[in-house]
Amino acid sequence: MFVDEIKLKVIAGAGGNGCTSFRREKYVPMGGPNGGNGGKGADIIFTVDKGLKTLIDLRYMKTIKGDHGEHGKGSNQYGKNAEDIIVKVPLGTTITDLDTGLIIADLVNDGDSVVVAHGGRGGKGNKAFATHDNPAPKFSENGAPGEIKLIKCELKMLADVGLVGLPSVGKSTLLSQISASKPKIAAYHFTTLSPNLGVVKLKNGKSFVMADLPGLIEGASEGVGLGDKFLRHAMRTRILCHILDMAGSEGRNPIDDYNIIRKEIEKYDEKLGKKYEIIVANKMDLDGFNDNLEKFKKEYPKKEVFSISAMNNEGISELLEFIGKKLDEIEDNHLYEDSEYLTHLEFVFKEEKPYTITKKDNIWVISGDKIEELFKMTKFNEDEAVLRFARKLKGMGVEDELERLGAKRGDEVQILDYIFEFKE
Ligand SMILES: Nc1nc2c(ncn2[C@@H]2O[C@H](COP(=O)(O)OP(=O)(O)OP(=O)(O)O)[C@@H](O)[C@H]2O)c(=O)[nH]1
Ligand SMILES: [Mg+2]
Repeated sequence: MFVDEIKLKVIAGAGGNGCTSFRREKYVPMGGPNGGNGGKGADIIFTVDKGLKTLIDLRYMKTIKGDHGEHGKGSNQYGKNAEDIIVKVPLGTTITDLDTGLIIADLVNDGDSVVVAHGGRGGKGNKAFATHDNPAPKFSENGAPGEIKLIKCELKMLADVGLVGLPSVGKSTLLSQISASKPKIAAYHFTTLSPNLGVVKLKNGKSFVMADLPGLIEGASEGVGLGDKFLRHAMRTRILCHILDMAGSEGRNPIDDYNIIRKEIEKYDEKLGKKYEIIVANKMDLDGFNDNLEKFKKEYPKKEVFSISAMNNEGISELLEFIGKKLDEIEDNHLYEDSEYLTHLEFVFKEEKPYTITKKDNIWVISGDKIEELFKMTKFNEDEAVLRFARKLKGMGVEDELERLGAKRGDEVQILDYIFEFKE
């Protein structure tokens, strides 16, 4: 089965907790701190596997979760890092962050890989907190939480040329004549149910990839027939080959057919509508072809039209030669703009405050990734850890900001599910 879109939740592993521990030695009542750091949590990494053709392996995975890092131990023993999780996806997979709608990565080269969710760092053990002023700290940190993301994976195949048209116009027949691909060919509509790729070798030694897409019909953009969803596989192409049954062998009018498909393409995506288009007038072996062709050329005098019989392998070499020439002229297009990537957002918000304060039911609620992470990494059963937390909040300007907003001594302040009193 062909699957080209899935949604997933990815949860990277949390870091292991740091350890609070002291050396025990004979005659030394309280030795120095020796609690080790926790290990890093598992990253969730997506990587290209050229052997994969669809996203089917991910279909039933609702969530992908990484292990947490090992906790640190006494005697300066560090926790081990968790093993990263590698998720294999086909070439041409776009990964989008569903919260922002921005692209995390577009994996278009063999070997491309991306960390979609970062594992949390290990918490520091008390040994790591020893300073001149506090040589024997009685606290350590919890591991940082792993990133959690809701993502969409979308396969948009890599092809140079896309074959589009109504059902039964001969798209699969053409691909089977010019490549080693053997798509199913039959006289009924919607013979092709998912895209086929074929490598076409040219006489000059160059080659290109052609995608044979399932047939479109009027209303495809509203889901009629197989719908227009397979057009996503034409998004990376540089040339559209629009195939017409120019003989009108099913009693249709090729000019109407052309307009129907153009409308669906333009509705699907503006960029797709602007791609260079070649008209392939097929079925020249049948009656009525020449009359229709003449009418079509009159209606569209500027269109590049090639007459072929895909079935009888006629006219095809001229078409291929022309495609080869055009591909040399038309530059590789980037499917996405820089501003569509998540990195763009990080850049825009870099200078933002690491927290926000809102008042809800008379409680001051402090939220924000940075402050919540600090909260989760604090061991509230250790007094020194709590003091350090308070100091850090102060350092981040939380106290000043609360005061500025009108918080009074004794007001309740909440971070995640923890409520405490505000003291200046
Ligand atoms: N006479 C004639 N018949 C052709 C020609 N090319 C294709 N056909 C026939 O048209 C029918 C449909 O061909 P396909 O290649 O399956 O058409 P398609 O466009 O891939 O159709 P879908 O996969 O349903 O969208 C088959 O019976 C082919 O034999 C041609 O050049 N001349
Ligand atoms: Mg077909």
